[in-house]
Amino acid sequence: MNNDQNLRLAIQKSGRLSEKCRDLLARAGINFDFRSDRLISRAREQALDLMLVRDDDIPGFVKNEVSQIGIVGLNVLEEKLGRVSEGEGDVEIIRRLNFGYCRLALAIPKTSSFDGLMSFQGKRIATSYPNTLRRYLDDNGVKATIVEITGSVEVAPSIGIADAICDLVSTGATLDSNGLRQTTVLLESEAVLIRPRRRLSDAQEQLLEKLVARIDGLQKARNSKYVMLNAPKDAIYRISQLIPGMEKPTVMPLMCDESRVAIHAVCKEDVFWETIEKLKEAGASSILVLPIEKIIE
Ligand code: PRT
Ligand code: ZN
Repeated sequence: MNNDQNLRLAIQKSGRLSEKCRDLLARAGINFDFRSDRLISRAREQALDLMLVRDDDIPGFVKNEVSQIGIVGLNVLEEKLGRVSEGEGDVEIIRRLNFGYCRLALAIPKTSSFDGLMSFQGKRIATSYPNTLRRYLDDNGVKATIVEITGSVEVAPSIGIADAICDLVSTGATLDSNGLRQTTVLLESEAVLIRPRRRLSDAQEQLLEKLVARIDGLQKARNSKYVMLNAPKDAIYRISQLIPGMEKPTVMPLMCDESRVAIHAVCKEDVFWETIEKLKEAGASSILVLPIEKIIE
């Protein structure tokens, strides 16, 4: 197979997104022999090459087509290439991937008072996201000094080099343990699959389409469940109303039981204990809730 025709996908080599990226690819049926000493690995059955790199390099690689597609946090993407999610620039987001959730937020010492964004006027804000922060402050007419630091941003106020910080927050535990509290959120982020706007070669486009269809199949299945239960015939309507996101259930007779039927259905949402308790109250029995691996429509 000609190497130049292979579709190249850049993912983070080692960090918070690496394992989830590899897991997504494995579930999409794309298998690699990962070797940490190699920059590029070839997929076993597809014309797909994987580049393992630092996340900060991924937006530029896709923009310059060092790799044709990449998976990266929206926070890194927009810091490097501007407002891509609003259609700016040469790179576009193909899919949001529902992992790597975090938010880029402003935070201040718990002891400082906060009265809206203008509280940052004339202040020093430490961040590793100077471009995103600058855009946000300019858009909102706030004049502040940005102190760019690459790591341990959360200690900046306590060592006296900034009055506030702008950093990624997930659980909030890091802010809390450094005596800080979140104020304004600049960006809600998650991992995204990106590509250049320009058309790729036919072979690359076809492979990308296949990959995206597989990811869609996995995403649809993510919260869906397959529910099987037995119910009194006269409760079919009530029960189908109780199951969330249920579409066109299959209703089947039960052997040696004229009064009850079996109901099977795909639910497009998770089925919580409260729902199961209501189903029982409505007369359902032998309730099975099964995970779904893939949904192809
Ligand atoms: O080496 P390389 O450059 O590839 O990796 P990196 O060290 O730059 O990035 P890495 O692996 O730390 O994060 C990769 C991506 O994961 C980020 O760009 C985000 O898109 C996403 N992500 C999700 C996070 C977090 N959650 C997160 N909580 N990235 C960083 N954090 C840090 C945050 O900076 C802060 O220090 O975790 C701390 C806050 O967490 P909480 O839970 O205490 O709030
Ligand atoms: Zn990085």
